[in-house]
Amino acid sequence: MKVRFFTADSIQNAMAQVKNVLGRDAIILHTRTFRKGGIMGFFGKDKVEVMAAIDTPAATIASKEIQPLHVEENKSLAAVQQELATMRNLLEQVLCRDPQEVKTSPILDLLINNDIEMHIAQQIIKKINVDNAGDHSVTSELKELIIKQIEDKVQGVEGIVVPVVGRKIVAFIGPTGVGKTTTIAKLAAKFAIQDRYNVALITADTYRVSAVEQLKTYSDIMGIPIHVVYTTDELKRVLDASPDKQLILIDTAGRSPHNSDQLKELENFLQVDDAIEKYLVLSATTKYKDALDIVKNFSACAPDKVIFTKIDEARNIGTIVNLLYQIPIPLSYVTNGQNVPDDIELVDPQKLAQLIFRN
Ligand SMILES: Nc1nc2c(ncn2[C@@H]2O[C@H](COP(=O)(O)OP(=O)(O)OP(=O)(O)O)[C@@H](O)[C@H]2O)c(=O)[nH]1
Ligand SMILES: [Mg+2]
Repeated sequence: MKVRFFTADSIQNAMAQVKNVLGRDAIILHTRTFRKGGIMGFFGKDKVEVMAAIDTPAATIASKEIQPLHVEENKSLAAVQQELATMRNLLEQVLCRDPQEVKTSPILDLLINNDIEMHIAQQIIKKINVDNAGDHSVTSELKELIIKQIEDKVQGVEGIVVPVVGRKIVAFIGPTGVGKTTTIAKLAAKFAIQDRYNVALITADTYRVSAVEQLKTYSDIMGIPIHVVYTTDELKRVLDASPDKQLILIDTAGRSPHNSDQLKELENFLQVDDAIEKYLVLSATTKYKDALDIVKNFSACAPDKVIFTKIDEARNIGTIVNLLYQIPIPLSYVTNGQNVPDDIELVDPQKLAQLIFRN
């Protein structure tokens, strides 16, 4: 049996390809739709993938396991369907039984120990053209090759760029406690004190009294004005009343990625002005699957860039690497400590990738 995958924009086009390549007798084993390209699921295109097969004389796959399907006249439709499902399962098992998948090696172990997902670790190893089934020791050359792979995944790094004319408005969104307010304080110090821009702060985190006080303390020390806004209208009013500011940083309350009402409210709030650039703040200490949920659910607010905090606390950068391989997220800053203003820097792709081997 010859099995092939076909990808097209529509099921009709995929079927036409199946017919062209495998002929009219091809069997469709599986179809799925997925989104290709774009960022965080946005701007991508829907694609259809069809897995089809055709019997060939040289068929060897699982010839012992898959019994030929005899459709007896008195067999019920359910029985035939059951038999077909069994056959498909077997076939899928055999196809997925990549001989490399079960073998291990020091390089693979190292990546897995750094919380890189198995399929991503295999992808990295495959790309550097090393047979991971071999007994390769992890030489410095190999490490360099892996670092280069990860480095290449970090693309389009850009921090806040204050325009020469006009102003930049940036809102920081993300789950609770990841370091949004602290990061704003660090950036406010950099832009207001170091680079001498005319900066203002807005906090929409009126959920807790202490949240306002936290940012107010920093603004007092730095001599930067701060506005507290409770509603979308108030936000609009403050923005309208601040035409002279070159940079406006907006703090928002931490939101649970699983609370769709909160996310909707945040989305509406930020829609008040199209010019608001949105930075999603994520902690490097967050488990990969949780981080993936956060990215997916916060994508409703259409974030432009991502900041990773707490690099200093994280055991490794597995979550970051996994995310970079899963979704092409544009990175901006990383923070590596609680100190305001020092513990923040623009992402340096090579430096970040090198952290893969820090433990
Ligand atoms: N180790 C470490 N701690 C950090 C970093 N950034 C922030 N923190 C700490 O994380 C804690 C939470 O920081 P906040 O800035 O209040 O976090 P937040 O996202 O604004 O929290 P909410 O407003 O409650 O959602 C504080 O104790 C910060 O000092 C970092 O890069 N490394
Ligand atoms: Mg906060």
